[in-house]
Amino acid sequence: MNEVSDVRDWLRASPRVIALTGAGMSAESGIPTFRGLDGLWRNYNPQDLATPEAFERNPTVVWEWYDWRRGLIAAAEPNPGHYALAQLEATNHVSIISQNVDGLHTRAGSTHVIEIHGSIWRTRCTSCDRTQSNLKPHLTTLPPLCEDCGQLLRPGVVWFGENLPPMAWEASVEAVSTADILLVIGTSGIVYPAAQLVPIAKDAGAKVVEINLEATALSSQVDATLLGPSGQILPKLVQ
Ligand code: BV8
Ligand code: ZN
Repeated sequence: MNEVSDVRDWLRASPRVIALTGAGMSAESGIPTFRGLDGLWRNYNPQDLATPEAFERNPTVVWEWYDWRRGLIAAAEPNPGHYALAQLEATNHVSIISQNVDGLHTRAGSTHVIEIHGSIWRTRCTSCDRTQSNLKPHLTTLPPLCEDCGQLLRPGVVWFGENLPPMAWEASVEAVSTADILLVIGTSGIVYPAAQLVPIAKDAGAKVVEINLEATALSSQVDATLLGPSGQILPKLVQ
């Protein structure tokens, strides 16, 4: 396991930094992770709720879950890890590819964030495709209906079994293919194709650093592992 100082030196020598972040990035902001013990809601498994089938079967329950999360996220603040990545932009070219839908990187001041799984703050009409940003913590009626055509709105996120937004995926592959260093932060590396970005970065010659509380499915592929909470490690890297 490498020391923070090694990675700090790598960062100083690596102008182009890409961060791939997962739910662990927002854990210290009080937002439950997908697979952690606190990842459950009313005993549902997130993986069962974040699917088109669940929405088809019971849009109201799926919307109640998203509305609960919107309330949680609206009350949450970016943590020192989010702010450290935003601060890193002062010295490095930083792009963040986030699997998270909470928007905390943008709230912390990061200016180049690719939300490959969409955003909980966006809704999309299931019929006329109208997409809207809606920052109200809670929606007035569940399930919400489209102001234009009256049909059902869905959360503007990517569900399991759905393709990632092509532009976001292309931009992510491009970013990791030209990175000097890829920081993989707070992700279990289980979800694809996001996890594929690690081997793509390695094949393109990037140094890969994992920041996590524990080893993950990606650990065998990385050049350095910094074990600990990202909200504590990232500020040390950026000092
Ligand atoms: C796709 C948005 C092509 C929604 C999310 C069978 C049928 C169909 C598909 C599949 C299949 N088998 C596999 C697949 C592919 C599937 C997949 O990967 N499944 C997994 C479960 C095996 N992927 C897809 O379906 C993707 N699309 O493949 O399209 C296609 C099309 C049709 C058919 C086949 C293929 C779409 C995936 C996107 C799903 N949407 N989110 C929402 O948020 O509601 S993914 C969801 O999981 C979140 O975005 C989350 O970010 C993401 C990944 O999880 P993690 O971020 O890694 O979070 P996790 O809880 O797992 O881990 C937290 C980590 O943090 C841990 O390691 C922990 O140790 C660490 N940690 C905790 N605290 C801290 C910390 N680290 C540092 N500091 C801390 N303080
Ligand atoms: Zn509509």
